[in-house]
Amino acid sequence: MELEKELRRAVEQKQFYLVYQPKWNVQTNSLSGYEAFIRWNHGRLGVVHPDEFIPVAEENGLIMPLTEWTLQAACFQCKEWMDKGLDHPVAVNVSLSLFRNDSLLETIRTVLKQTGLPPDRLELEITESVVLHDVNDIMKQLTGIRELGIRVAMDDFGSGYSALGLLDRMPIDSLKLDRLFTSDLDKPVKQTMVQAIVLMAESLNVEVIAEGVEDPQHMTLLRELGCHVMQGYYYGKPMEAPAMEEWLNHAA
Ligand code: G
Ligand code: G
Ligand code: MN
Ligand code: NA
Repeated sequence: MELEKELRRAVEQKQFYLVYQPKWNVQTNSLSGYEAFIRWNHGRLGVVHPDEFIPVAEENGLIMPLTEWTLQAACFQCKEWMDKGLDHPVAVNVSLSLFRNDSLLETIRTVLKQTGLPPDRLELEITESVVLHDVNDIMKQLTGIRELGIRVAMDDFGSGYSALGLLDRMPIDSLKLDRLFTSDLDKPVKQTMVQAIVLMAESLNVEVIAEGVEDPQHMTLLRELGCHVMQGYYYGKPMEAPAMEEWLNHAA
């Protein structure tokens, strides 16, 4: 209850900032983009992570204003870096609950207009858990978003609820292999599963991004298994904007 009240005030006072993590394409050996994660600078409690407050925001009608802030901040930053010659797409995490109506699409349109960011520099990451009864509404929203030229990624693929049976109908550009696969790759069966997912993705023309890549062994194995894009501590931890800008300057 307390957290809800404080979160409401934090939204009004914009007590948030973003950190960024690179995604590296090992096939072209170039940056494929970066993901933005929200942080809450609480003051008394210090920095609060989204795992702790996103669920609270979802339950209390705060997820839309919070997402609006995130989109605005991420697009603004991406455009600023673009103007400095550091031109790479930004990925923003968006809760699936926001895909049930048209307002997200309207928000995105407004944010792109306000920031001047081209739609193809924005990517949305959504978690795969799809409640079966709203599949059609969600697909309609996703289709509208992709028609604007925005890319869509299915996040945490292979964790929790599996939308495997819907994968061929999901209007997505990429899927992000859950960290559980990467951390367990010494098990042969996990390697076989990754191979199968890559094969499936190829036939759907969907890119596979491996998450949680922490060392060169992970990277080499995942590359051999057919993953082209890697994200994880091995390439870079989520960083605040100045550190990310420095990273981008060195990667360019
Ligand atoms: O690095 P990290 O602890 O930030 O991320 C934890 C979880 O919070 C991840 O599942 C991530 O997708 C989610 N997350 C991070 N930023 C946002 C955000 O801006 N919106 C939403 N809905 N989820 C986010
Ligand atoms: O949005 P998503 O659920 O994919 O969020 C990814 C989460 O994983 C974030 O909390 C991020 O900080 C974290 N993360 C990113 N790279 C690594 C990594 O290499 N190892 C571990 N353990 N966590 C990571
Ligand atoms: Mn994500
Ligand atoms: Na993920």
